[in-house]
Amino acid sequence: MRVGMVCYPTFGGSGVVATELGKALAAQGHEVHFITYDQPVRLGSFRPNVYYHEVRISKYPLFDYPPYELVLASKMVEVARQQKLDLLHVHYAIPHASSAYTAKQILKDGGIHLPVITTLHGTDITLLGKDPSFEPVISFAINQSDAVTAVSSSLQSDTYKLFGINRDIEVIPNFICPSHFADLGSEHARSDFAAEGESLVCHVSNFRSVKRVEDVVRAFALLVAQRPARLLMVGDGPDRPAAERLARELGVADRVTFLGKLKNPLEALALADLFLLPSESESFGLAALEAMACGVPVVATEAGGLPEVIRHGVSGMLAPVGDVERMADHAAFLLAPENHDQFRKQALERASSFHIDAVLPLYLTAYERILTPHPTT
Ligand code: GMT
Repeated sequence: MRVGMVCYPTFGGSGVVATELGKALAAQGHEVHFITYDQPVRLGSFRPNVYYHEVRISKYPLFDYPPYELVLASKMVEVARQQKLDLLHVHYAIPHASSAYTAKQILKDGGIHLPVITTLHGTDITLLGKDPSFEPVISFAINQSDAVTAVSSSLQSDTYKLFGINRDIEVIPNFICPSHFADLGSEHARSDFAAEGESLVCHVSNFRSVKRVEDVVRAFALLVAQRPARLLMVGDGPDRPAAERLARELGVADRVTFLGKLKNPLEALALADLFLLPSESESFGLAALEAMACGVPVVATEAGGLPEVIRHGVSGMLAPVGDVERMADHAAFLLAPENHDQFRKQALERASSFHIDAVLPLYLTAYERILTPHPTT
């Protein structure tokens, strides 16, 4: 199969899912053509069957806002024609699914049928969906796709609730590739961050307001009142300064290290004892799954798809959004020496049910379904 894979190339979960999916398809012998404005961060080096086509926007003085969607659609058309793509898999409704619709119509005009599968990842639905100015485009792009997947049942039902959807949406969860967790030797040792007898807590995100990073700091400050601990904050974004300020105000700044963006956040996760994810909304929570795959139990909120990933009392514990006292109590319970090993094992076990080998066939079946011959007029 020749697949065009369209995603955001950045550190976000949707880009990671698209990139790892593309790599797994390529490893099975499929040809995968990434179409993005930059090299996807997890693409790694030179590998068979993987190609990268850059979407380049020239700066034209007439445009205050360069028309990225149109340049992307043109690139999709060019790659589809030249590489004889069988299908396009676009990650995010806006602008990828809407550009794919434009590309599909242009190709149809030339007698080429290019099926499009759209994967919804979350903020395109849960945040943009609340902005009425996007609603018609998102609904249209979803309805016009040949297949649509969502990363959790929660996101599937939000999509039906927020948009005028008249088609099936299949749930295909995020996944992990266990080989990535096998040998996570980093140049840091755990002792660089936490002394003997101290627990190491970790948070990884893009520090957007939806992540409630100040709640990480608040819950951590309450936890250190109960047991000795240190906190690693991995990532960067708009709310980082507020979180740093809060750590100083709460008197825990000397226990918190802000590491910024890491090329491979798994290296930091692998050193941790507990992962904190107090998000306001989270369609799946790939970072939580990756923590569990490192054997790190999770304290998270009950928001969105998180309860589908973290089994309360098994691979971690859940609390209502904003309830930092409960989060701190959960953290203290999971970190207690008599509980921690058991939760580590259970986190690993739970993560293994999201193995790529179980999830890849779901995408392949969806691809095969849209590849059945289709008239071009
Ligand atoms: O979490 C983010 O803010 C990044 C965002 C993205 O668009 O890349 O992640 C979303 O997609 C991931 C992959 O499907 C999910 O695991 C994340 O839960 C989802 N983020 C939100 O819903 C906030």
